[in-house]
Amino acid sequence: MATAKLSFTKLVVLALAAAVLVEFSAAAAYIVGDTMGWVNPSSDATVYSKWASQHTFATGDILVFNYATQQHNVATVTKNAYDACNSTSPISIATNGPTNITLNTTGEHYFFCTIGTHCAQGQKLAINVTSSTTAPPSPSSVSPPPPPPSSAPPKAVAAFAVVLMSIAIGVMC
Ligand SMILES: *[C@@H]1O[C@H](CO)[C@@H](O)[C@H](O)[C@H]1NC(C)=O
Ligand SMILES: *[C@@H]1O[C@H](CO)[C@@H](O)[C@H](O)[C@H]1NC(C)=O
Ligand SMILES: *[C@@H]1O[C@H](CO)[C@@H](O)[C@H](O)[C@H]1NC(C)=O
Ligand SMILES: *[C@@H]1O[C@H](CO)[C@@H](O)[C@H](O)[C@H]1NC(C)=O
Ligand SMILES: [Cu+2]
Repeated sequence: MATAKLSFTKLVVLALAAAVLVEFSAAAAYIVGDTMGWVNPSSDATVYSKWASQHTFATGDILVFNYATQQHNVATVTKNAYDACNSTSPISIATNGPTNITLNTTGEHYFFCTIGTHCAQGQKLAINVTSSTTAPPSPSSVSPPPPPPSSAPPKAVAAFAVVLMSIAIGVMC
C-alpha cells in the first residue's frame, strides 16, 4: 500500500514538473482564421484583425495558413505594402497551401494574399510578435526602471526552480 501511495505521489510531482516545462518551452501553432482558414473574407474585412487581437504571438510560434493552392497565397510584406495592398515586391511569397510560417523575429509581421482584390477585401494579417523568453513589455508607454536583481526573478527562472524542486521531491519520495 505504502509503495503504491508513494509512486502515485511521484507521478503527480513529475506530471506537474512536466506541465511547467511544457508551458515554458512549447511553441504554439496558430491556425490563421481558425476553421475559416485563409480565405477572402469579403463579407467582413476585419475578420483577420479580430482574429489577431484574440491571440498573442511569441518567437518560435507557427502560423498555419490553410488555403487551396492557386486560389490564395501568403505574401510576407512590409508595413507600407500591407497598408496599400501593394504586391509589387513582397519580402517573400508562398503559393502552395497550406503554408506554415515560423515566427523567428519579434516585432510586427505583415501578410496578405496577392490574388485578385482579396487583400483590399480583407485577406490580410498583421501581428505583433514578442520574445518567448522574456515577459511581455509593460502596457504603459513609459518604460519603468528595471527591477533590482534581488526582486522577483523572471518567470522562466521561477519555472525552472519549480521543476528542479519537483524533481528533488520526486526523488526523495
Ligand atoms: C508598390 O511598391 C513598389 C515597390 O515597393 C513601388 O515602386 C510602387 O510605387 C508601389 N505602388 C504603389 C501604387 O504605391
Ligand atoms: C505545419 O504546422 C502544423 C502545426 O504545428 C503541423 O501539424 C504540420 O505538420 C506543419 N506542416 C508542415 C508542412 O510543416
Ligand atoms: C525561421 O527559421 C527557420 C529555421 O531556421 C527557417 O526555416 C524559416 O524559413 C524561418 N522563417 C522565416 C519566416 O524566415
Ligand atoms: C507591437 O509591439 C510594440 C512593443 O510593445 C509596440 O510598440 C507596437 O506599437 C506594436 N505594434 C502593433 C501593430 O500593435
Ligand atoms: Cu486570396
